[in-house]
Amino acid sequence: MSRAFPRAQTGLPRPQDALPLAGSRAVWWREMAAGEALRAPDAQERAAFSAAPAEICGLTLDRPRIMGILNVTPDSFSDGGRHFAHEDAVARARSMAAEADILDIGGESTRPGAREVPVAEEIARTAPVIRAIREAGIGTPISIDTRKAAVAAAALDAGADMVNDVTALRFDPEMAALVAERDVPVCLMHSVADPETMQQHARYDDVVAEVHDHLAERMEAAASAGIAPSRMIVDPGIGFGKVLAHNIALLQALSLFHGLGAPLLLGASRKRFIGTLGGAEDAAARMPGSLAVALHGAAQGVHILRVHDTAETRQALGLWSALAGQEEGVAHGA
Ligand code: HH2
Repeated sequence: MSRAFPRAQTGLPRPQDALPLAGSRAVWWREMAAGEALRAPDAQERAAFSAAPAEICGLTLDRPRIMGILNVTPDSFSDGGRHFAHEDAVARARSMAAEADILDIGGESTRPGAREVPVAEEIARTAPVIRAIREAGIGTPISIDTRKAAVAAAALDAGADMVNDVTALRFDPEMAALVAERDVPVCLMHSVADPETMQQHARYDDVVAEVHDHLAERMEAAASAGIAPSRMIVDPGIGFGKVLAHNIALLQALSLFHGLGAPLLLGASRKRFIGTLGGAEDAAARMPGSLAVALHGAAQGVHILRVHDTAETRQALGLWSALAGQEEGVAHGA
């Protein structure tokens, strides 16, 4: 099964009747390029921008959902070492479950410069924690943050519900088949090279169009591997092979990614650019800036916000929703 996903064009002059999106940018479809007169989007294209996507892990995506980050690693850039012991991880999962809609559990840091963790060790860090969370009666959907099929399989067996792959199924050739076979949601994130070297590859002519087209290409690859389009989530991968200007450009153009027709996930929480712009060297001091970015994402229609500070984000979103006239669903679980 293969399906064509829309692409943004790079390097062409902006046509007068291109759709303005995300402020000043324009999107138009590759299929319409090459001399064909540009036209207004048809009903299907409009629907891709405006319709609420399919449910993910039983959650409707008609309002921003919170994905709480739970890293069971000794070295994650922000919370590394804090939940490394299993009991600590379960306790944190319990408190996060009161605020988050999804828990994202990771056993390998992907911060710039991070080293690869052997499969057996990554499984030993994550699967028992997921099993313990389920045994503790915590039913919140769980996402496994991994690029390795064996780690994802062990996590799904232990009670996880979806896969979050920062390489969009590129790292492990077995990953696409696993996701297709288990028929679970998968987050396809844009990244370049690997965490060890990605910052050396932070070069783009037009970062927004290139990230957009990469995600379209990864959706096509996923569909060819048998993954249902309704199971795909896309993520521009803030900080992964991007410098400050790239991160800002992507955040300003977030709404353009709705053209892909998949739920949009944003992971900006406590990342370096927030420290740079907000004057907070210590990652733990970047919560206020992270909230500002989360609300910016919500205003651009982001469906899932991946954050460390779940309680603060929930409160901020509650106010944002009320002021935006979307009182319904403000309270967690409503
Ligand atoms: N960012 C990180 C890890 N996983 N997944 C998605 N979908 N999007 C992201 O932006 C993303 C991600 C990196 O952040 P963190 O998990 O906090 O740190 P580390 O990789 O050091 O464990």
